[in-house]
Amino acid sequence: MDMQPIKARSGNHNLENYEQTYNNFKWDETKKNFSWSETGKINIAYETIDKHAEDPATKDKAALIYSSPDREETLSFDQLKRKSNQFANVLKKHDIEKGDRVFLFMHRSPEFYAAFLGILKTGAIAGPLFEAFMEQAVRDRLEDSEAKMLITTPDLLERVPQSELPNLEKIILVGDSGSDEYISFEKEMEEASEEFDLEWVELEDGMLLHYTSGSTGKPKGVYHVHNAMIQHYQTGKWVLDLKDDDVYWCTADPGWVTGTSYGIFAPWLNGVTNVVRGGRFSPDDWYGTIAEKNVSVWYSAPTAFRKLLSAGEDAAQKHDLSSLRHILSVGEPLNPEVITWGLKAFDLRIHDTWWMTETGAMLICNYPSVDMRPGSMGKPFPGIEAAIVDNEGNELPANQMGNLAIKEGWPSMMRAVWNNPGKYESYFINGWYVSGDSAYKDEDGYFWFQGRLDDVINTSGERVGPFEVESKLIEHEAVAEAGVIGKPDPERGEIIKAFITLRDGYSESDELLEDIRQFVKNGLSAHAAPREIEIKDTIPKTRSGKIMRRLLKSWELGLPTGDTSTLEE
Ligand code: 6R9
Repeated sequence: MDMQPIKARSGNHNLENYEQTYNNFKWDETKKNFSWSETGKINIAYETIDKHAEDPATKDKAALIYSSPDREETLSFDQLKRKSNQFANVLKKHDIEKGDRVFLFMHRSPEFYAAFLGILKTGAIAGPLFEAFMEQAVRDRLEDSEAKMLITTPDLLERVPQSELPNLEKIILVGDSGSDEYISFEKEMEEASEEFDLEWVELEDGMLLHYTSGSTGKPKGVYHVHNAMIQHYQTGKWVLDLKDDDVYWCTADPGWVTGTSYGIFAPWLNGVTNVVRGGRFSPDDWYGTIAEKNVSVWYSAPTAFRKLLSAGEDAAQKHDLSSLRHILSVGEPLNPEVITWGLKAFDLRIHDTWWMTETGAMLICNYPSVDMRPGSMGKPFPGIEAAIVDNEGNELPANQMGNLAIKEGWPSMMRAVWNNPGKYESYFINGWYVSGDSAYKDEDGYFWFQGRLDDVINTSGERVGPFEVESKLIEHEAVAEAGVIGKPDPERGEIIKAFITLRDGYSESDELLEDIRQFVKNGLSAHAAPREIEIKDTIPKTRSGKIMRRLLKSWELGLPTGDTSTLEE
């Protein structure tokens, strides 16, 4: 679908002149907004919450508006400061020290945000996990990070294999009276002081671990440091276009990097009111949230927009959506037809943004003041040098497809892959961070996403590593071998399709296939469970034994199979 560019609306945008700013901007200018540029002492939680709590003008401003089908709660910056202080005191009482890994495995709630910020205040490293994770996914992450403490809820506790996690010293339960075995969040909070001497850290000290999937191996721990705040703040200002009186809503769960960088840091570093909606997605619920909370800036994902689109215009017309002034998207390619729908449904452009868990913050974006080419991810953020490079790291000319790469050295870049320096090094070629995405750049500097270069699957905006799913599949008693691919799907972007061979004594039946599906769902998570499973006589492998997912995909899509010279006899 080819569409005409969509003109920028004139208005009062935080970033008025993209080109001029891009040509002159230095990250050092952003640093001046933070007190640590003079004292040298920093903590991202201080800049996020305490700073606004100490300012009489913003002390009582709503920081968090939490709403879910069964709970409504608003916390001011001052209240959130006190609650996170209390939780930091609880952690200190239980021997948490700077650098320790403290994980959160719970649904979104005010307690989650207080606990998350409390962890950062002690200088410990926070590890948020999706509530949808099942036992193995939880174990892999707590094991790899050697987490010392976990904060969870009674209903999720059964998915935490405590006996297999020797480093996990303590568990704090939210919503439970506690016992000898577990610490009660509520009891400890009641006793804890609202004053806390914050741990001042270095810019390069760690604050966050997000696990994400690659094409091989277990999920890797992407390690971020306090310095990332520089970019969270500035992209919040220029891309989210946040202003003092905005009500901002990021729909992402904090188990995903979007839910921390843009569900916690960017809005609060900018002192803006942040809406968190708990519970499940439904069009009525989402439109209702915008209308009831007067959301003005909304950051979501193509998979959600596509669901709203298919719910039809009636669903939208029931609600007053006139508070909206700016909409953004991330996670997958934003289809031009979704942009067309957005223009009709909201009379607003939906602005695509591109970045990754590893990059920590937005890198290539559409800006309110810049003309948009539907289908393009936009242009690099000021301070970011993006290019298309070949496999040796040489820049390619305009309109040529290649590796989407970023010149090393931006503030929010991951600083390590936990326990895996080799993996970290493997991202870089010739001074470029190579993303694993393929793209091209047109002659006017707009970037166009083409696809993943590895086998990573993007289903409803979530990265799923085929290896993880394959490993789980072959744990099933009936499965001998498995190969997993992403299959294009109009609503979800891709769905997971598994090809399997059966062990002797098993034969194909609908019950068996459903049982295998449930097995992955219960072992890993719902989003990792294959929607389609096909039984084969053999799974194609290279002579070195690697599953040829590329070949499976070609078969599935009816495409030419290309070079099969390495195929096993
Ligand atoms: C923030 C986030 C990263 C991968 C990335 C790419 C895909 C993200 C996109 C996009 C097309 C966009 N992706 N944004 N593809 N257009 N605007 O999504 O992080 O979960 O690590 O995923 O997602 O393939 O490499 P993460």
